[in-house]
Amino acid sequence: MPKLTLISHHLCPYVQRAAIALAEKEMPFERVYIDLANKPAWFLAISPLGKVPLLKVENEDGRESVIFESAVILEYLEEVLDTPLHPADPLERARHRGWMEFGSAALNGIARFYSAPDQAALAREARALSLMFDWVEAKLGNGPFFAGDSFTLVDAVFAPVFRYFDVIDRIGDFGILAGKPKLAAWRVALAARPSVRNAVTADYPERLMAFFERKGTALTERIGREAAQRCGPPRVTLPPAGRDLRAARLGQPFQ
Ligand SMILES: N[C@@H](CCC(=O)N[C@@H](CS)C(=O)NCC(=O)O)C(=O)O
Repeated sequence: MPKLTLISHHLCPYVQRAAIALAEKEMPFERVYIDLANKPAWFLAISPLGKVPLLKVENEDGRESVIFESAVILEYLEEVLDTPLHPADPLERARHRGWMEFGSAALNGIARFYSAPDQAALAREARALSLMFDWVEAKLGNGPFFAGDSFTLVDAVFAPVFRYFDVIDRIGDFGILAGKPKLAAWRVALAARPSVRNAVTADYPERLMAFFERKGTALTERIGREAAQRCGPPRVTLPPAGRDLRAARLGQPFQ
């Protein structure tokens, strides 16, 4: 068996899907965390796109390869490990790949949501996400997982999507997942899965909240507002509205 190392970032949802798949396949691996705001030279030298995850594969004969792009990592693990997380039927497999892609589109939608520069844009992005999740709700069966009893790669992709909402829900009610009972049950089932729980460190919620607080976006403003309503002045230092908000960092990487 090759030695596997997953080059990671504490908040990256694409890393999480690889970690979940490895755990589901009971494949031991090491994790190395990097700071995306200060990428080490060794990482830049092996990451063609400068992104995590990377999967470093060290063969017994000493040969070393690096795989980049989470979807490719997942497909590689499917091919080399005898513990399939894809359906056997080609048509079903194609359908699952489509929903995995949809999960990536949902992650982009979440990044647009937390990067929205003003409250109107935040509401617009929340609505767009809600409409996306309506599609998922319509495709879900009786659960507990996407394809019923067996955990698949679609579950590995959506678990980190839902994990964002554990923190977003603390900030306010944006109505994104509301009125979607099948999706709500799926979210609960995924959150209880050991592979999903162990895909992040225990301080993930605090790290994500701190990331939202630093961004200086409309969501940051909401954190301050909710905190003020609960217990006095905001602990978040907000930039003045307008010019500075528009100049706020948008999207990834996590800094
Ligand atoms: N399509 C890529 C996306 C990975 C990605 O966006 N990773 C982010 C962190 S979640 C990253 O490394 N960003 C660093 C950067 O863009 O500089 C995949 O599926 O692996």
